[in-house]
Amino acid sequence: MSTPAEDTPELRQWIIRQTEAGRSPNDLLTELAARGFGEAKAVDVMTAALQARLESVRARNDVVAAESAASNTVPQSLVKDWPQSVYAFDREARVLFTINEPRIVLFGGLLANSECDELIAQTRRHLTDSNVIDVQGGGEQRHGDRTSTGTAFGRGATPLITRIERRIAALLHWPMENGEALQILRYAVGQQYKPHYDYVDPNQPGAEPFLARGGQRVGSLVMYLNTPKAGGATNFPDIGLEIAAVKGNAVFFSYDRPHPSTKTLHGGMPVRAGEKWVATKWLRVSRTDP
Ligand code: PD2
Ligand code: ZN
Repeated sequence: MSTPAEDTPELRQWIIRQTEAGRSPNDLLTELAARGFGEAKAVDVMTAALQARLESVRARNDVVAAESAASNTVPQSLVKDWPQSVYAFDREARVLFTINEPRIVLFGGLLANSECDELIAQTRRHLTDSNVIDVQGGGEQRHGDRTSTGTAFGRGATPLITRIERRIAALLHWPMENGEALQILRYAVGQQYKPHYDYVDPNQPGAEPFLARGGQRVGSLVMYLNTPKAGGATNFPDIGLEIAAVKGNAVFFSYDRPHPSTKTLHGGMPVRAGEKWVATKWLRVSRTDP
């Protein structure tokens, strides 16, 4: 090129088209150099073009997630025709298995190893005994069925949590605002969460204050932050399913009514060796407290 190298909208479009067509960054940098760009300028132009493209893809994904959320009655993974993977906001997760009744999907690699490690590191110093919802009196209480320790992070508590929450919203086509605080749990050897339903029985006297803040729970995502040495599977006794806890994987299940007929009875089986860490996101019908 004889004219001076210039960063123009047309050039950025060209960089995006070439990248989407599969050309490598090195190849494009070589071509930009041939067009008269110095090395640093070429890297700047490429970075700016690709960053802008990424932002617009993310914004579009958010719109698609919000639009489909508006037409769903429960969160759902739009896993149709058995794809090997799904794209959620900023990450591709593998689809390891799906079950229709109850609706269960196991995702592989939903969280990166570094994200799991960071969540554990952020939590380790803040562990307190886990509670269950007190269906008699409202509020929460200790219960022998749930012997883990843990903590909760409100929505948007850290940049990492915001990123994971946006990923979950895109994955399950459900608004971020309908998600409860992220619960991080640690189970030591022998600790467990005996089989239970995640929804609240609306006929119990203490259900009302819970339901007043966002309505019923309609879906759960349990993300495994480490791989226990032994034990700690998530089980669904009604259907004889046991899912091994594997770092980065996540099990999703939904329930369209607060009733055992959903077959979503599930538990965290006792850890036999090592420890087990999970992050749980419960999803409500409506917007709930951050
Ligand atoms: O830790 C688990 O595997 C587990 C099992 C059942 C977590 C939950 N339920 C939960 O947090 O609701
Ligand atoms: Zn549960």
